[in-house]
Amino acid sequence: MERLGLVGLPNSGKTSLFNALTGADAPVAAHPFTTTESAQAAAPLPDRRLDALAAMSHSRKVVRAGVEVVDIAGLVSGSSTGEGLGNRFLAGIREVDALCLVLRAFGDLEVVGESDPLQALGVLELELVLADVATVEAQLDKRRKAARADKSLAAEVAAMQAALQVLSSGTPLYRAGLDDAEQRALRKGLFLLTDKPVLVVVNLGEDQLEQADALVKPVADELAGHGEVLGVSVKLEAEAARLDPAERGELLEGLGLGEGALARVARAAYHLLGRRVFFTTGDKESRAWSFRAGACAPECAGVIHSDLQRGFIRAEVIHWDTLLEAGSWAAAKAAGKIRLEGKDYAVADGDVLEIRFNV
Ligand SMILES: Nc1nc2c(ncn2[C@@H]2O[C@H](COP(=O)(O)OP(=O)(O)O)[C@@H](O)[C@H]2O)c(=O)[nH]1
Ligand SMILES: [Mg+2]
Repeated sequence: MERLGLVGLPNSGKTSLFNALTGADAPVAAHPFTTTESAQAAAPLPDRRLDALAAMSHSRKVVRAGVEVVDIAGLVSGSSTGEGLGNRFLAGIREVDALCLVLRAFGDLEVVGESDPLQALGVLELELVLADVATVEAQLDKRRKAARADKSLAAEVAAMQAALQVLSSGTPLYRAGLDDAEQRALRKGLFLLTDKPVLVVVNLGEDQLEQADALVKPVADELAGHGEVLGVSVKLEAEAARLDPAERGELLEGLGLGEGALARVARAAYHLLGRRVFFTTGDKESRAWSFRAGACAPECAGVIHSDLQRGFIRAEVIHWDTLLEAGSWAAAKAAGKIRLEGKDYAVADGDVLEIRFNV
C-alpha cells in the first residue's frame, strides 16, 4: 500500500486528521510534541460507486481500497539542523511516497501556535528544502568523481546539479517541474524530501467555514498548481467521523459539507499517488482493487491473483455506471453492454472487470 505522510508544525492538527482518516484513536493534545513516534494506519478510501455496486449485487462483504497514512513526529523551525525532534522527522518523511502538509488556520487561544497557513507553509518548505540541500551537497562531489570513470552516471550528476540550483533558491523540488527523466535520476541514488508529490490541507476552525475560500486561496496561489489544496475543518470532520454513517451524513449535509472533506482528502491522496481503482462485484463480495494509473488488463488481473495474470485470456469489462443502469451483470450481458477486451486494454478508473483465464 502506498504511504501518505502528514507533515506540519506542532498543533496544526496532524494527529486529529490522522485519527479522522484512519479511525484510529491516537492521543490528541495541545502540546508541541504529543507525537514523538510516527504512527501509521490504513485509511479506507470512501467510494460511493463501490457502495452502489454492493447494493446492486447484495454483496455480503465490501472491501475498500486504501492508503497508508503516517503521522510524522513534530517538525519545527530549525528541524533540519537538529531543533525539536530534529532529524527524526526527516527519517519519517523519507519513507513515505507523498506528503500531506497540514497548515493551521484555526484560532484557539488554548492551543499554542500561529494561525497563519501561508507562514506555516513557508516554515515547512524551508526546513524540507534545507534538508534536501544538505543531502545533495553531501553526495554531489562523490558522484562527480564516480561519473569521471563511469559515463553512465552523467545524467544523474546533471540532475543533481539542476536540483541543487532549484533548492538553493529556496524552492522545493515539487514546485520545480522537473521532467520524468530528471526525477528518475534523482530517485536512483538519493532519498530526498521535496521530490515527492504534495497535497495541502488548510485546517479551518468550525467558525471559519464561511471564509474557507478566502483562507485557502492564498495557499493555492502560492503553490501555483504544484499541489492540490483542500480546506478542511479537521476537528469537525473528526467528530463527524465518530458518528454512525446516517448521523454523519445528516451533520455534514446540514453544514453544507456534502460527503465531508475526509473523502476528498483520501481521494486526492490516492490520485496523487498515481493509483486508480477497478471493481469486482458479486453476491459474495464487492471489492475495489488498487492499480497503477495506465496499467493494462493483465497487470490489473495480477492485482487479484498472479494466476489471473499468468493465464490471462480476456477481460469482460463494463464501466460501473453502465452496469448500475443495467441493474445486474446478467442484464448488462443480455443487452450487449459487456465488452471483451484483450491484453492491450488500458483499464479505466471505475471499470468493473471479470477476468477470463486459463492456467
Ligand atoms: N479549535 C480547533 N482546535 C483544533 C482543530 N484541529 C485541532 N485542534 C486542536 O489542536 C490541538 C492539537 O491537535 P493535534 O491534532 O494533536 O495536532 P498535531 O500536533 O499537529 O498532531 C488539539 O488540542 C486539538 O484539539 C480545529 O480545527 N479547531
Ligand atoms: Mg500530533
